[in-house]
Amino acid sequence: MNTRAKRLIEEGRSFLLTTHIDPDGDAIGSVFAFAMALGTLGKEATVYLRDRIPYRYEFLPAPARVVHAVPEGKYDAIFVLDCGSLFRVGSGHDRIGAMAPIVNIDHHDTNDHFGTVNLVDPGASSTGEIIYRLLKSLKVKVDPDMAVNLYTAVFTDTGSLRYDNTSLEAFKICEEMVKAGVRPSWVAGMVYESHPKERFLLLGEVLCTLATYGERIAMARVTSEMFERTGTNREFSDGFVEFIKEIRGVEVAVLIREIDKQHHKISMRGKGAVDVAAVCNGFGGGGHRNAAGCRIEGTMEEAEEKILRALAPEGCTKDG
Ligand SMILES: [Mn+2]
Repeated sequence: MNTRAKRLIEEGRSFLLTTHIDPDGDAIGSVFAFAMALGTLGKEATVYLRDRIPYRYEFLPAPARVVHAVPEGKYDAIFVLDCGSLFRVGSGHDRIGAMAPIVNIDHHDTNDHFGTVNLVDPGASSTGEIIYRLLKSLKVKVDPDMAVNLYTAVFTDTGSLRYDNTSLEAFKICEEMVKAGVRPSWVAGMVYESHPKERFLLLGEVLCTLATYGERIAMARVTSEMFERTGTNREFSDGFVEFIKEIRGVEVAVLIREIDKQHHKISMRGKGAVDVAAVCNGFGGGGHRNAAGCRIEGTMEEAEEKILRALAPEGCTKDG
């Protein structure tokens, strides 16, 4: 384990922890478990999340101090978790970058090593896995609350232990977390079987836009009007892109979400044949080989066109 990161923790007293906007299970689970662990070491840990906690992760045990505005205060180090680039923290990332030494803890292939110290391992299944190793090297005893957070981090980032990043190490961590008190069926129920009905009204509308191209690219849209009609917001569409990836023969699944008429958020998932992180990187985004994202300026139609051109430079037609 990185000795500089360890020394910063051992010598410091007060830390700020943060992660990316639109946080997922790995982001929240990792940051919460790490904050709790620092607490057991007698350190002060404040968690800054730009966004509210998505409804499906509200069950996660939270550390004492979670704030949604960049806090004033002096910190001995800032830990930025699960972010490929510092801007992924959202508003306030520039202020955070100037506050104290930054420890960048991440597993994205496209990480740009923005930290003063970089604990980056693209071979790790999740940021939760790197936090787990860090806790081991700090001799932290993982209590049941930390265990639920770490389990959820690893479990969700591996697509319920199904994706390519599902390593032996991922299983071993899950095993250890179960030994520490996690009930897998309870976590799965909270994350995957506790959705408000509105999510499915939204899914219905999104699936009506589903199209495939050359039977290997699947694409669907989600617009602001759909959110309005169904009384939902962007967190309700989380995971839709994974559904359309399930189509037989599809190599790349794309969900385009309207931010406003001129800006669109792209979520891309692959099954191994295409490096979607490289594609998204071409638009200023990033991620992993099989799961990545980016933003595109332009209308919905323009965004679709740009993506199709990037995914199929030789051209492709919409299947009937
Ligand atoms: Mn992650």
